[in-house]
Amino acid sequence: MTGRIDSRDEARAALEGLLRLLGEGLGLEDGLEAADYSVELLARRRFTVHSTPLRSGGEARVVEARGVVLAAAAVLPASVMARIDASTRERLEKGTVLRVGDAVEPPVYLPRPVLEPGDGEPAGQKAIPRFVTYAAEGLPKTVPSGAAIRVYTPQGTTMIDQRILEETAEWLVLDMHCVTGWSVEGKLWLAAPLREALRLAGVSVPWEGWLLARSAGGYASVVPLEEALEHGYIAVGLEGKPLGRDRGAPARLVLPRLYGWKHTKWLTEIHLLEAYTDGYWEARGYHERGLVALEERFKIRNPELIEAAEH
Ligand SMILES: Nc1nc2c(c(=O)[nH]1)N[C@H]1C(S)=C(S)[C@@H](COP(=O)(O)O)O[C@H]1N2
Ligand SMILES: [Mo]
Repeated sequence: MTGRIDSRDEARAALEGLLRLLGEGLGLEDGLEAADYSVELLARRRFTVHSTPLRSGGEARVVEARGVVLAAAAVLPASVMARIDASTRERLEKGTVLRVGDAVEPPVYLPRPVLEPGDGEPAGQKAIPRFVTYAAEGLPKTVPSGAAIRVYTPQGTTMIDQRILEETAEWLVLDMHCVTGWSVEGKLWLAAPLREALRLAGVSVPWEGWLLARSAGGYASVVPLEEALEHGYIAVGLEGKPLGRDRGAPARLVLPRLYGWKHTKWLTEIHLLEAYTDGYWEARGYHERGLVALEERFKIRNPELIEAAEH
């Protein structure tokens, strides 16, 4: 394929197809009408998110790159979801469209080498000097002076407190890569390895499963447990100081190998789960694991499929 592709028409068609499919299953054509079509460019303009709020509530999104639709997702209110019939549900589960609240399939991991520190900027990322502050749930008005993270496991509930974090934390150089394309690399974090913090809290950690992290305000992210235990931290300090309010005080996750949306700030709950469940961005079409080195930005497909489609 050569020349420029203006993929807006294809993406719009995919968005309409998604709405039609949902409409058929719901007998609700009007309610699913696109109310306000918009386009957002991500990751140095390599990905385009086409989205529209729905009259029924919720939102439909299609993510595309150079004319290839990577993912389509509808985020619908539970009351609307409950009305989807079995045959539409089956078509949705086949893989182009995601349901709210769970993954289409167990994620497929591609066997490719993973970036090591010092490998340089990952694909699609640009280094910037300062953090961009995100707070999907809104910034907290006040922050407690010490961390108190409740840990829920199949065996019961326990707590990771400030004392445990201070006992296990070390100053480490860690990177953060936001899926929108910016990276803040080489900052010095005071970070407690998750595995150690859980051990001191008395958790006998299973190896398989998922870690769901929640913030005080209700944000959530989900991470494969193995990744969290091998490469995950709870951070309480940055560049020689305690963590600031905007950075997630008193404690946040840092998972240097995974995109930034996994790094839940204002961390108050950790759930160790056997089965996968979506967090905030995963429910909006973002990847179950989110490994930067493999550009696991969105569910369903990976960027190498774009290249495949171009040949
Ligand atoms: N509680 C909470 N944590 C969050 C987010 C959020 O909206 N709420 N945004 C995430 C995203 S998308 C990124 S890239 C990083 C950004 O971290 P920063 O705000 O410290 O730059 O925080 C992550 N943690
Ligand atoms: Mo992000």
